[in-house]
Amino acid sequence: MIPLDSAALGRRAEAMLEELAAISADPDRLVRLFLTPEHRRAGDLVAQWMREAGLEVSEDALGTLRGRMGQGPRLLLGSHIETVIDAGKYDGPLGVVAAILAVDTLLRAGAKPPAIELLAFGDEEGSRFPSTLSTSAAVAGAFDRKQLELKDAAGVSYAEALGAYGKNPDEIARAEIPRGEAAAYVEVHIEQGPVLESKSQPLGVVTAIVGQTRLVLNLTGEAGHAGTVPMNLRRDALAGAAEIALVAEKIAREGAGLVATVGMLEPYPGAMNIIPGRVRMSLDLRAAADEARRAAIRQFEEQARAIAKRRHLEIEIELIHELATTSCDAGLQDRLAAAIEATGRKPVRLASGAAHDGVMMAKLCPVAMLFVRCKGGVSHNPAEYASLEDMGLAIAALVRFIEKFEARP
Ligand code: HGY
Ligand code: MN
Ligand code: MN
Repeated sequence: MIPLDSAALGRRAEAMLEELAAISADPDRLVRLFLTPEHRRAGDLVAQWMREAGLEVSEDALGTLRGRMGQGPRLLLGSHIETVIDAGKYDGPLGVVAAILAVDTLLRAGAKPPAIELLAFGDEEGSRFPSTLSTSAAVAGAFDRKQLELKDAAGVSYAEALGAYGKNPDEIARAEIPRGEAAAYVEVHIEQGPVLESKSQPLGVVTAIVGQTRLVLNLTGEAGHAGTVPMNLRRDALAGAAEIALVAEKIAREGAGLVATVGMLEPYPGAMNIIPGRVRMSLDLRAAADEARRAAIRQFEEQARAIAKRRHLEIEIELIHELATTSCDAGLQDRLAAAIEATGRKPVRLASGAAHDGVMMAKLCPVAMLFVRCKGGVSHNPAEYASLEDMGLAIAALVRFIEKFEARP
């Protein structure tokens, strides 16, 4: 095993994350959306880091950076470099930076790592288009071409954005890694939850990535004058949406292991003196058990339709995407746990409530995730924080994992 200075690795990671975090569409908050000029600048910086670490760099038709070393069956490492709106600087980029620093550290020490491909994905969050995990889906050979018609908030389609990014949708199929060449996919990511902190442990091994369902609801009532329409004559779409949002919360609170979030709610026309005639709202519902999630969605839809009927609102419910719960490979979990122990820490096994590119990569090969403690479990929030020490330990554990890894198909 090569000598490691995890504190130095933590400092290098923090400096790289700071540099990436400065690449944002907005000076006051971190926003770096898929196929935007900021994605381009971040991709160029990551490509430079990959080259400096000794990797051969290419970019696929969806803008995913690919850093290769060695031939044949290989270990896949990576995460995403696009962010949510008003993001923290660790969610996604930490996984890419950790993998780059692990490879750099091994090569500088003269080690002979197995064949590796490092991937920096661009559409994990689904913050621009109502898709998610589309770039890792392409690597896994599961890209759904219908996504090319999806439009962003400005009405730009996924295909148009790809063209503006200099990409050709006809080449998406070439992003796929042949099945026999993907030995495993391992991702380092902040936990985005409170478990590791509650156990006073810096690192965890993910057992499964919970499944999720995302819906968009369109409610239509009747716009009207806020001052003249009596309450009993209103068809207020926002009041209906509010009642539906509380039903989602009630179903999740009363269910076992369910979480439900209405994160997007857009009243139209959104003026103070107009009764909202239309509302577009989202539902994100997750559970470790797929059947529990599906039952909760059925219950939610039934109650949402009943509320709309009682309020004389029209309602459309659209399934945006659904991900089944994904198990992490048991053998890889054990090897990650051993790598964490090699850093002198006790590995914690835990499920991931957040989705990750590993869900798509599991269609290609066995997957595993190494979680890093984050302060207060806060994420999707600029207050997101992982300590330099914990990040250094994560990179050290990844190095120990790679040292013992044999890339078999
Ligand atoms: O929403 C999620 O689960 C992930 O952070 N994109
Ligand atoms: Mn993430
Ligand atoms: Mn995220």
